[in-house]
Amino acid sequence: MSGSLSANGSAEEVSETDEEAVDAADRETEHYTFDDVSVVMGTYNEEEAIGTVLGDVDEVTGGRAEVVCVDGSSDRTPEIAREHGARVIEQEPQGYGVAVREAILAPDRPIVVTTDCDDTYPMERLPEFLEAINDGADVVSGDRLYHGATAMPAFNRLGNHAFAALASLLMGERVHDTTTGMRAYRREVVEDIEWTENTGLSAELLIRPLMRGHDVRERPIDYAERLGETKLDPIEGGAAIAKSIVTVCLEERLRRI
Ligand SMILES: Nc1nc2c(ncn2[C@@H]2O[C@H](COP(=O)(O)OP(=O)(O)O)[C@@H](O)[C@H]2O)c(=O)[nH]1
Ligand SMILES: [Mg+2]
Repeated sequence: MSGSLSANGSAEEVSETDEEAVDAADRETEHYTFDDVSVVMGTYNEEEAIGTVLGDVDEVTGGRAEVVCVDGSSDRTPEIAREHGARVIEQEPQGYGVAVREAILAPDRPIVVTTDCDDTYPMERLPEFLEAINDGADVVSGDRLYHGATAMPAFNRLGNHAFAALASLLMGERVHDTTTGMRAYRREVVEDIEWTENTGLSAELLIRPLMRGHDVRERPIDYAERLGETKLDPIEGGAAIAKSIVTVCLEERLRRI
């Protein structure tokens, strides 16, 4: 516990304020590299994209980031993942959030980065995401809508604007993209919170940390055309996400009372 670093030498005697000061000092001196990063993803029949995605991660991180795939595929996705040195956790396909929750909790490195395995997210931005964490952020979230997200189907784009507006209204804080797949998290954040949503997990992963006072920063990112077929039904998925946003925002408000 960092409180034990206090000059008075006894963890028991350290006040809350001292502990906070020591935590802040620790943060100023820590500097994570890609050796501290796990890049994680759910993979479900992504054989068209996975080689490109894992190749990009390898290139950008100099092969230093660990890669974890939670896989429910019936195609060659897991073989390709293993060929690229990824750790593959096999799981029956049960939806996006079930896979991604497993993926964020599996590794033990201090920084976890999520992405989709569809070549839509710019892996070349990983250094910047890590830099923001080193600057003190707890969560760094890629905002696809800032640059227009023209590669996204129009219905999904409209839905994503609506989700961001709904979440902003319910939280009382402006967010721009609640369902992005590309984020970096400090491990404590993903471990300290209980995650309950499936299709809406991405929104939950933004909303709960933000409403608990964590330092959450959005960064505009480009969003590319998908390789392979989407795994989410826009109407059914959209309804589930809207429900998750309302549920999670209300739960977080009730927690504060
Ligand atoms: N293991 C696993 N991965 C999934 C499942 N559903 C979606 N995924 C993965 O989660 C990521 C997001 O899904 P995607 O189809 O890209 O959703 P979209 O971005 O909304 O079109 C992709 O990498 C999928 O392969 C699932 O049931 N199991
Ligand atoms: Mg995707």
